[in-house]
Amino acid sequence: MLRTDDGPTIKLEDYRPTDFVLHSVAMTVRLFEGRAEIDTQLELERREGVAGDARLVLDGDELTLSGLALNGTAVPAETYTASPERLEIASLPATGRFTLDIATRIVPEENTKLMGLYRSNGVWCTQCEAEGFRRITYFLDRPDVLAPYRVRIEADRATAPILLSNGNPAEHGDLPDGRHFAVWDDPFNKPSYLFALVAGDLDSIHEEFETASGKPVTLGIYTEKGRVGQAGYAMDALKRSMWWDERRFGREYDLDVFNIVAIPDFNMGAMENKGLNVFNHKYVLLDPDTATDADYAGVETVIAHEYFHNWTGNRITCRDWFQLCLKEGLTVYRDQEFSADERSAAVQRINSVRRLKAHQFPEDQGPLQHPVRPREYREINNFYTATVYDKGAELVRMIATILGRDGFRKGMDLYFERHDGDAATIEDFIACFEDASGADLSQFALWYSQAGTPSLAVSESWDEASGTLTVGLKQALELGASGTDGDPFHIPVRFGLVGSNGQDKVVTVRHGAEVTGDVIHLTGEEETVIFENVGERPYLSVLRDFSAPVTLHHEQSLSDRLALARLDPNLFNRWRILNDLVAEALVAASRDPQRTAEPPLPAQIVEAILGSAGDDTIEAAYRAQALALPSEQEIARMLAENVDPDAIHAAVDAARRLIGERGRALFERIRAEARPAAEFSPDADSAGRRALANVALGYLAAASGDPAPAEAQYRAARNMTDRLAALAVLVHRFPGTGAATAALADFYARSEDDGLVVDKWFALQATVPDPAALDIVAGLLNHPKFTLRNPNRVRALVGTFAGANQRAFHRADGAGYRWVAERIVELDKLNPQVAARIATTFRSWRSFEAERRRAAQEALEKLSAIPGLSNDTRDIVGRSLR
Ligand code: 0A1
Ligand code: ZN
Repeated sequence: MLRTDDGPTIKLEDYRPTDFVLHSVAMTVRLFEGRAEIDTQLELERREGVAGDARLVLDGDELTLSGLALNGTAVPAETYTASPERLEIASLPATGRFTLDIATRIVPEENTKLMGLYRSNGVWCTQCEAEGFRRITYFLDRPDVLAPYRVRIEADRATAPILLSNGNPAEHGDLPDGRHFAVWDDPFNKPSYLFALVAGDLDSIHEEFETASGKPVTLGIYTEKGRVGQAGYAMDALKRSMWWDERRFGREYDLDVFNIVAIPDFNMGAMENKGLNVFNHKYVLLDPDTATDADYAGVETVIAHEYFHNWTGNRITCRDWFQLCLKEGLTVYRDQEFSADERSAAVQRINSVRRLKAHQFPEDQGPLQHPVRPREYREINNFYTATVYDKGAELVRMIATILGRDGFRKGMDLYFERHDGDAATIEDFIACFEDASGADLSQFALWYSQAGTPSLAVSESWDEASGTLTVGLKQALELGASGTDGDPFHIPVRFGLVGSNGQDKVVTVRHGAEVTGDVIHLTGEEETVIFENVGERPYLSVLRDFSAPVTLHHEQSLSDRLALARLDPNLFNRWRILNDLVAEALVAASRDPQRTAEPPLPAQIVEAILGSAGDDTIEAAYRAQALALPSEQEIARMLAENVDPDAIHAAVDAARRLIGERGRALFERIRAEARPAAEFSPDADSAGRRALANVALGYLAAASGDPAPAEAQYRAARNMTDRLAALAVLVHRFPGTGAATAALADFYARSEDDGLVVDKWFALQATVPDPAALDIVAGLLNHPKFTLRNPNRVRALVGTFAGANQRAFHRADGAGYRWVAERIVELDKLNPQVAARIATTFRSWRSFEAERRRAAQEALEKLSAIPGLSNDTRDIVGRSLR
């Protein structure tokens, strides 16, 4: 049954604690084919000061009540009301603790939303964040209600030999009729969104980990039968994460066991349930033959992210869902720092910034804009966004930049000490940094409440006679739809004055904006900084490491920018400056497609790219990044209006051919030097070399128009990275040719029914950069392997098409919009959360040229008129049209 009405708007300002305090939870979950019986005992107490006649109101979602007792006696019918969404009980004790026994009956097999208790390929599993627990039992289902849980699971031993829940194992044993039970005890107070239960026939691997203080922990990873051989890298990443959190943040693990379960059907990436993380198996299962280097990096990040939540999220949780960034922004920051330490810091930062610009910037600059801490929502599932996660992480990074590494660590230590066991707020978090450092972060806090991407304009003037550099900084925020007053932010601008020898100069700061170390603190709308005794004129490098999430306009000569792209000791900025030059040229070329006589990229820029790519003294992963052109979506975002995706594609493709031609010799050399090692290793160095060689392959194919090298690489490839890169060149550059078709068929045949490989096969075809790709995806809907019931499969075909195939989704005739909208309607009936996520791909529709804009609006309006649309999808569509 779908909720057909518009849900109410929940507001931050309406927060108040519950009338009843929860002391403990004891559950018995009996699993049978076709049904689950859940008996829950809550120990409750009226909160001090609450009226003696106040009723207890518990949340439900599609529930049926089958029993209710107060202190062991059945509750009379006239003192409660139960509906699928709500259980309301009157006449409860005015003082003292009491117990409520609540029995519910559910059908996990019918749960296609994958929220609450459901079955994934026969395995019983749960997903409770944000509001899934109320689909299992009636409950005070909100993050500020914390309690210890004791959970008893009963199931058929043959179907479900493995029975898992949160905390430590307490008891297990046999029951009549081939059934058995296990009891789990979680002594740590936790909110219901961290509840988890798994039951099924699973394979597992186990390892021992000793924490810094000598406590032994048994680590377990559970997978579907026959796949545990692919879990070794995840186990390794888990141990490295545990070790890193001890050293970097002083955080040790706290239970006797830490379990991870990998399942095929999951709405998101993974979930940090206390002691029992449940993962989309895409972020656990890997081997060289089925996974790319990017997949390895993804597994490492997600394993670390969920593990790090044990402290930032679980031990300290959120008071309410408005504070989601308290756990998510902070945990993303922590996983980014982990990856930076494990791999190359500069390359990691480039990746994070690319991701921020690809997902968060368009969100912040369109109708789905919201502050990092929103003030209201209609559907909380729609706020697991790039703004909350990735911009949230940028805000934590800025605090670290402002306070310095030691100051930041002191603030974190205080946060852990002061709030362990709490459901906290952003104000609590910020106060810890202020109290630990003495800094005033009140202006900084605006970043949490004020939406939108501010612009930062930087100008410079040089006085040769006195050797003085005057830098002007000016910020502005376009007034947007939500929560934007245009007040100035505290923007930390990391900088350096680079000499012609490629080293930072040591200079004197005369006056102007506050400068600490290598950070200018821009706090007013407009400020100046004067540097004296500079000597020879320096190259000004600003916003190093992307020290604030802003759009930068630096008035700087081409020759200075080219010099920095070569010399800047800050490797991130070297990349950023080059990338900006390329992006600006491609924006100009896309705006004016008639200008065909001129090359899409000036020769000096092409030389700069090839210079970076050919510099053997720099790591290969960085060189690959220097060669990677901005995405077509990024060009569209920069254009901001009248976007014509075909013109963008033409400009980018012309640039690719040009670089391919000019760099032919270099690319041949790179490929020749990249002889694969005898044994595959997923380490960052080896991955970087593969990335560089594969970018080279792409350029050579673009320049020559010859599929033969890609065909040869496809046949010879001994790992998924090289195989998929070659296949992508064939399918995207030579679609429909014999070479592409044969390789695609071979790839499918080799997938051997591994769903994750099949997903790659779908996704690759969904991203053929041609309006005709719509016919391909439409045809693939009827493929026997396509199903709307597996989120990974839906995302591979429909999500990738809408999110990553700009030319076909945004087809001028509107057919792409109509096709995706139809899929959203179908999917919405099964899984509203995933449907709503796909609907967000419409978000930039207003920036396209008139014909497309009209077609997108029509598709959205038609969608919004569909009766019975879920709250999730209605919310996204409604806001997109706003
Ligand atoms: N807290 C998880 C994200 C998550 C949120 C909602 C979910 O519901 C399906 C699942 C996962 C994380 O940050 O990893
Ligand atoms: Zn998270």
